[in-house]
Amino acid sequence: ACLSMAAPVLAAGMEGKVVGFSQIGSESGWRAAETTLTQNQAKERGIDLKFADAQQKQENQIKAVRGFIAQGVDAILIAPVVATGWDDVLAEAKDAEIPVVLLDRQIEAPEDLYLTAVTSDQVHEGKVAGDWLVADVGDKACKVVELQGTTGSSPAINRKQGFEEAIAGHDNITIARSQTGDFTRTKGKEVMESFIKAENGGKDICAVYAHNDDMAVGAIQAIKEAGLKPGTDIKIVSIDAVPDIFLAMAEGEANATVELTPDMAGPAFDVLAAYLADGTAPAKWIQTESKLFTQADDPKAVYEAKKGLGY
Ligand code: GYE
Repeated sequence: ACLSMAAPVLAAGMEGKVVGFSQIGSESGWRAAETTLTQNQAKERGIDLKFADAQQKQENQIKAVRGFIAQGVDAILIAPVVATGWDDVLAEAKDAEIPVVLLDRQIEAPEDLYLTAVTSDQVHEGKVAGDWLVADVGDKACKVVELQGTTGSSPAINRKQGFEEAIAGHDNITIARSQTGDFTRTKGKEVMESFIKAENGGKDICAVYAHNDDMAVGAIQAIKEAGLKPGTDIKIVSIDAVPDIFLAMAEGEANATVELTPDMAGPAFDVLAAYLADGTAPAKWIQTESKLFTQADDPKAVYEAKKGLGY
């Protein structure tokens, strides 16, 4: 008898498929890593990835998705900049029988308009950040300033909510000021400068809660320029776990971050492979992990380990 040799298998059945990816932009280090990892995943799986950068504008995303539909792609990935306003274009994709997978942000739309969403639990992330602060502050009075993500985006809405849930009932902790920094370093710094001016040169601020690490890095810069010590005079807690925040932690200039994987495309391509093969429908939400890191976690080593993983 003749034993047949198994052909080498490419990572899970997407070879030759055409996938359109409407990315938000490149506002943060985390976002840039997500783009890199999506491109790497596509290459490894033999996928022809059509990439469109929306420069933070939903109207550009809607145009890109309509373009993908017109081209007759096999599937579409969307990282939706804001949570609302997607119903029409998603209905168009559905009519064309093109499955849509949402990456890293949730939307407010009927669930049958998309295949699934690969995201973290963003309320939980805010809760983890808030719980860390509650434990760190103890009974002391603490005025927090909050740097919100992009207005109307699901992470901005949910990370705010989770943090507020964590500090509820701890009357010594109050959010004194809260404003959007649009998930960027530049705006994070700018807004922090205005917070410092408004709060006695920063002396009245006990902690910064930033909805992502990039805004935290901007805030750290502003605090240093104001002659105060970030991480000591003003505690810093944020979300993403990008390499640069671990450098800041290693310097004692940041205190805690909640990790978010930039590999949202891997799970998305896995479920698309099954769906395109035989119609297997995934769960409506594929939840990625959230893990707290503090200065106790050897930040220098984490920095070294993360560099190169898409960052
Ligand atoms: O945390 C932030 C970004 O949508 C969850 O978007 C994502 C967020 C991420 O630019 O850095």
